[in-house]
Amino acid sequence: MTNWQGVTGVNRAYVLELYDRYLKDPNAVDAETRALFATWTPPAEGADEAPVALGESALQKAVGAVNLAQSIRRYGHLAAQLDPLGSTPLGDPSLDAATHGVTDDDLRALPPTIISSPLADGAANMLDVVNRFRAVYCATSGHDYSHVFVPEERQWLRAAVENGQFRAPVDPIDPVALLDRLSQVESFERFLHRAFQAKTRFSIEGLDMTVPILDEIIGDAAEAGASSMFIGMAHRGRLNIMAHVLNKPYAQILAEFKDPVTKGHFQDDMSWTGDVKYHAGAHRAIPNGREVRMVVSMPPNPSHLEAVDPVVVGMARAAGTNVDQAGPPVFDPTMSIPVLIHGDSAFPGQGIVAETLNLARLAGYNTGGTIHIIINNQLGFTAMSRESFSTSYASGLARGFKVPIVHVNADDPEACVEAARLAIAYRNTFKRDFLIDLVGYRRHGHNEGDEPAFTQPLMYQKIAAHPTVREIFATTLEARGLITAAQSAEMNTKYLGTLQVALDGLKPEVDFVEPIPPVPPSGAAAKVKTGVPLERLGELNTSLLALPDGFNVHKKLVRGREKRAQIFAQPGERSIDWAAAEELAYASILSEGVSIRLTGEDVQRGTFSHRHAVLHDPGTGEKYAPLQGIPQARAAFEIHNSPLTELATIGFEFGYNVQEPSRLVVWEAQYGDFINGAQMILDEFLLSARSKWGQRPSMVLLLPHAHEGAGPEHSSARPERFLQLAADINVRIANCTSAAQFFHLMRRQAALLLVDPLPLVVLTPKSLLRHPFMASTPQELADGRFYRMLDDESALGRASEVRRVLLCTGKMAVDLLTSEQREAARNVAICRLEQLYPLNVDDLRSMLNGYTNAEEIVWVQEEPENMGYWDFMRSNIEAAAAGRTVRLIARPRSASPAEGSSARHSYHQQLLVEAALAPTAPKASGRSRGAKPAAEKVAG
Ligand SMILES: Cc1ncc(C[n+]2csc(CCOP(=O)(O)OP(=O)(O)O)c2C)c(N)n1
Ligand SMILES: [Mg+2]
Repeated sequence: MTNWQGVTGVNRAYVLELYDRYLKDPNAVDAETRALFATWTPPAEGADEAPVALGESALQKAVGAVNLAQSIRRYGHLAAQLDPLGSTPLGDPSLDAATHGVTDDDLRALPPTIISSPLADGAANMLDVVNRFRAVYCATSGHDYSHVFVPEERQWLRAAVENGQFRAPVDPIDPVALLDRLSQVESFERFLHRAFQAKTRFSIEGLDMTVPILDEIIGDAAEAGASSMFIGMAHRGRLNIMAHVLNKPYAQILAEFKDPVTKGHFQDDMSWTGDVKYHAGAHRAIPNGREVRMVVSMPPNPSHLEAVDPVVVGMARAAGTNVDQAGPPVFDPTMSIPVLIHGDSAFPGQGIVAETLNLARLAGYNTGGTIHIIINNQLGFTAMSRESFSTSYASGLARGFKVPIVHVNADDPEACVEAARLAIAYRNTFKRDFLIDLVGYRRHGHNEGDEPAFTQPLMYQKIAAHPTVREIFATTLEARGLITAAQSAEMNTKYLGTLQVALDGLKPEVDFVEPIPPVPPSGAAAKVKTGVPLERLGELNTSLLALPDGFNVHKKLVRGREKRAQIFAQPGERSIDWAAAEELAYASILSEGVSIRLTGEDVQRGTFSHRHAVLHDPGTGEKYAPLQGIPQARAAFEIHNSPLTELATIGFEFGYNVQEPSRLVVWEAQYGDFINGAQMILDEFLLSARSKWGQRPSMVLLLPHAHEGAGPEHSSARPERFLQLAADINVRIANCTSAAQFFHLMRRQAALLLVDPLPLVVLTPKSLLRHPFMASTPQELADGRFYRMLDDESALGRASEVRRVLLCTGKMAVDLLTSEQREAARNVAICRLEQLYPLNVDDLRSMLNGYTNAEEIVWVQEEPENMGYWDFMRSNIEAAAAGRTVRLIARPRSASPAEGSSARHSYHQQLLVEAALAPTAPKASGRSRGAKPAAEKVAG
C-alpha cells in the first residue's frame, strides 16, 4: 500500500476513507492497516495519476460492503443455525445487505480486496467474499468474541476462523474414526437404557459430541506438553465420559449399576456412606512409550451444580505450581489445564460460576486458562432457557470476563472438532479462558425415568423424530462415499457386543470398587513434637525482621518491630503475642521443608492489622514478604489477598489442598461470620469428602470469632455448624487461648499433613490478638506442645474446695479468667477446652475427677443457647460428669447471634461472668442473681 501507484479507483477512495478514519482514531483500523498507515503519506492533491472520479454513491457502496462483512464477523452468530432441533435463529438486521445500502449487484461490482481477510484470497468480488463470510460465520458455528478487548486476541481468533486452520483440509479430521467414536458413545447409552431400564444415568444423548470434543482437547493438550488435565462436571453425560474419556472399566460401571451388597461396604454400625455412581471421580494416565505423558483426572463432585468449578481450578493451580524452592512458588501455566463442563441452566444460575470466572486473571488463582464447555440441551430439568437466564445465550456471563465464545451445533461433528481445536489453541497461545457453547438437546427426560412430554410436549415431539448425531453423520459419510451403511451398522454392533460381554462376565461384588480412606494411625496427633529450640526460634525471628537493603517500613510499624526484636531476651517472659507466634510457626514450618499457601481477604496485612506478612515501602511502594526472604526456608511461601468471596475461594483452596496434600494450605476469613457464604463447600466437600469419596483434605480455616459487641455479623463463626458436621474422622476444631497454643496447633497440623490429615478449623481472636493474657513465653514455644484441654492451674492447690467446675473455650474463658470476680470465687474452677473436636471424653472425665467435691459442671458460652457449643458439649459433659449436675450459662436462645449494640453486649457479657462466678451454685430450677438474660439449663 505504500506504493500509491497500485491503489486506484474504488480502492483508492476506500483507502483514503480508511486513512481518514485512522487519523481520527488509530484504533479504528486493524493492526495491519495501522502499521501500514504509520509509514504512509497520502498523495498530494492531484499527485501522479488523477484519482478516478469516485462519486459519493460508489464510496457509500464500498463502505456498505465493508460494513456488511464486518457485521457478519461481529454478529454472524446470531444467524447461525445452532439448534439441532431447527429453531429459527434470532438474526440481526445488520446481517442484511440492504441495511448497509448494498445489493448483490453492488457487491459483485466491488473488488474483494476492499476487505482484509484470508477469505478474500482468490475471491471474484465482494459478493463472493460475503458469501464465504456467511459460510463461516452463519453456518453451524457462532463465533462470539467481539467482546474480547485485546486486539491481538481478536485478530488471532478472526484469522483462525477465516483461514480455516483448525478445519479440514488444513487440519485434517478422520471422519470415519469420528463416526466410530460416536458409535461407541451412543451404544453405551443404548445398552444401559436396555439393561438397566429404571436406573438413572443422566444420558449424554443429544450432546454426544462432548466426548470427541474432549478427545480433541486432551490430544492437543498432551501434544503441547501439559502434564495434567482436570475435568470438572456434573451429572449429565458423566458416566459416558468416565467410560470413554477417563477409561473407567465397563465392568466397574456396570457393577455400580448392580449396586451389590458386599461385606466390605456394608457395616453393621451403618458408618460407611460413599456416594452415588454419577458423583465418583476417576483418572487416566496417557502414556508416552513407557512414561506417563499426561494424567487426566475428574474429581468427585456433589449434586450441587457447579460447586466443583473452583475446586477443579484449584487443583490445576496446585499441579502447575512448584514449591520446592524458598521464596514465592513458581507457577507454570503450561503444566496443567482445567476443563469445566457446565449445564446451560446452571452456568448462568449458580453464582459460584461467576466467582470462579473472576478468579481467572488474579495472580494468586490464575491457571493459564480454563476451557469451559456448556453442554447446552436448552433445558434445566423442566425449565426452558427463557425461564433460566436473562442473557441472550446461556454463556452470556462469560462475555463480561472477556472470554471468547464459540456456539456450535452439536449435530455438526466437524464444526465441534474445530471449536475444540480453537479452544485449546487459544488457551495455549494466550493462557486465558475459552468457552464452547455446545448446543444440542436432551433425548430423554431429566433422568431416564422422567416423562419430558409433561412439560415440553412439542420439543419432545421433535426430539422423538430427530435422528441421532451418529445417524446424521453416518448418512453424511455415506453420501461422501467414505463408508457404507453396513459398515456404519457394524460399528454399533461391535460396541454393543463389547458391553454385553462385560455384563455377562460381571462379578458385581468383585468389580464394585469404592474408595475407603486409610484409617490414620491411632494417637498420631498426640505424638507430634512441635517445640522448636529457643536458639532456632531466635534466629528465625531475626531473619523475619531483616529487610532488604534500602527497604523501609511504615513508621507506625517501627516501634512494634523494635519490641519484636526483643521477644527472645527472656525465655520466661510473656513476650510473644499471637502474630509473632503465627509468623514463627510459619517460618519454622518452612524451615522444615513444608510449603505454605495463605489466602483470604486482606490476609497480607491481616483484618486486624496484626500480621503484616507483606510490607510496603512507603517511599517506593515496593513489597517485601519476610517469609519469602528468610534464609532458613526450604520451601515456598505463597500469600495472596483473595477476591471478596468465601465460596469460590474456599472451593479453590480445597482443590489445591487435595491435589497437593503435602503443602500447608491456610484460608482466613475476614470475620468468621462470613464463613456461611461458603457453607456449600464446607458441607459438600471439606467435611464430607472423606466419607463420600475417600479424600483426605487437610486445609486450615482461620475464623475470627468472639462476641465483642460488634454486632450480629461480626461475632460468630458459627461453631455450632462445624460441630454439627463433626463426625467420625473428619475435622479438628480448636479455639486457642494463648499464642503458644496456636503456634503448636499450626505446627502440629503441618506435621500431620501426610500422617493423619484432617481439616483444621480454628476460631481465632480479634481483640484478644494483643491481649496480655494471650501472650506466651519463648519457653512455651520451645518446650511445649498443643494441649487439647487446659485445667485451672490456679485451682489445683484448692481442688477439694471447688464446688463448681466451669468448662469454657476461647474469649469466654479469657473473660472469666481475667474477671474481677474470679479472685473471690474460690470454690469455682475454670477449665478450658482448646480443642473441641475430636473431644476425648476420657480426658475430660479425668480432669473433672480432679475436683472430687464439685457438685456441678457448668458449660459457659457467650453464644446464645441454640448456637455455640452447647448442643455438642452437653452429651459429652454428661458422659464425663459422673452423675453430677450439668448445666449451661449462655445468652438465651436467639434468632440472631449477637447484640447490635456494644453497650448491651458488655452488660450481657458481664451478667454471664457474674452468673458463672456467683459464689453459690443456684438451685436446679432457679436463676442466679443478676443472671436474668442468661439462660441456665440443667441437663440430665
Ligand atoms: C445447586 C443445585 N440446585 C438444584 C439442583 C437440582 N437440579 C439437578 S439438575 C437440575 C437442572 C440442571 O440444568 P442444566 O444446568 O441445564 O443441566 P442439565 O441437567 O440440563 O444437563 C437441577 C435444577 C442441583 N442439583 N443443584
Ligand atoms: Mg440443560
